[in-house]
Amino acid sequence: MERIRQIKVKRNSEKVQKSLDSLVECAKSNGNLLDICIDAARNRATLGEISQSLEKVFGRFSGEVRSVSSIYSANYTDANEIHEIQKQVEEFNSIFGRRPRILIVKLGQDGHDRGAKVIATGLADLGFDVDIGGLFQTPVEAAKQAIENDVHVIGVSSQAAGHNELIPDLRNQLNLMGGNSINIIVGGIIPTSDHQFLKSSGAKAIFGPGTTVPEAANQILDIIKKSEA
Ligand code: B12
Repeated sequence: MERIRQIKVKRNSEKVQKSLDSLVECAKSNGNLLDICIDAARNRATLGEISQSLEKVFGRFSGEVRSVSSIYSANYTDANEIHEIQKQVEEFNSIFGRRPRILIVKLGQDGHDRGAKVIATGLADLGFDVDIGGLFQTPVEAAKQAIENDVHVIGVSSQAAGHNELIPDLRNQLNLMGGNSINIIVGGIIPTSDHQFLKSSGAKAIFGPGTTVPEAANQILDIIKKSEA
């Protein structure tokens, strides 16, 4: 049997700090960071410490999901279907005093953002108020944004198989932050064998590949109306 040796690494904190400081200086002066990063790693600085030092100068990248407007409604072949839902959205607005509002999010390490963009763009064209979260959000960040923006629904677009961890966590975070009334729906690549679990973890509806925007809009409106009643 192969034996695993535990290597105990001794760090000299002074040396670590010195190499992190020179990393910051190099970043400020636009120098060659590679050498200094290797040096820092040889002094046993962690990857987290190295990236935090660089963050001091460069900031942290935050991915954005951008959408366009009017493309969807202008090209959808069944104009009646579109107008019918736009009418329902207007009715909703006059009854509840505001439009149905949804936050579309991408959670975890999932960078597939096309489904999210299609749905966000389409729902906005139908009259929904649509907010879009940044890429790679944590459930805590998404829950916070949903509460701050006072949305009726969070729509999680999930294509990278993180849903069974992320959806229960999101429900939990929303409840902890007082967002119990915010509905969660999920779209994307979700195996049918996970549907039951997701529904019992707080997902009100699941939309797979091929979902049309009017179909999703109708169901989302129903979900909001039920929870507002
Ligand atoms: C394009 C693509 C990519 C592109 C993504 C580009 C981008 N910016 O989005 C690139 C090349 C970067 C990529 C990378 C990877 N991919 Co990829 N990718 C795809 C692919 C081929 C198409 C996805 C797509 O754009 N579909 C078009 C959109 C419009 O459809 P959709 O997302 O399904 O959305 C619709 C519905 O699901 C629904 N919907 C979606 N979200 C929401 C949200 C709400 C609120 C609602 C109501 C509805 C809804 O409505 C939409 C419209 O109908 C799929 C395979 C597939 N056929 O789906 C694999 C796929 C998703 N990828 C996969 C994998 C494994 C990866 C990688 C991990 C590969 C790797 N080893 O590196 C990486 C992960 C990168 C990352 N960080 O996430 C797997 C995921 C497997 C799984 N979930 O178990 C898939 C399923 C391929 C496969 N069969 O194995 N990928």
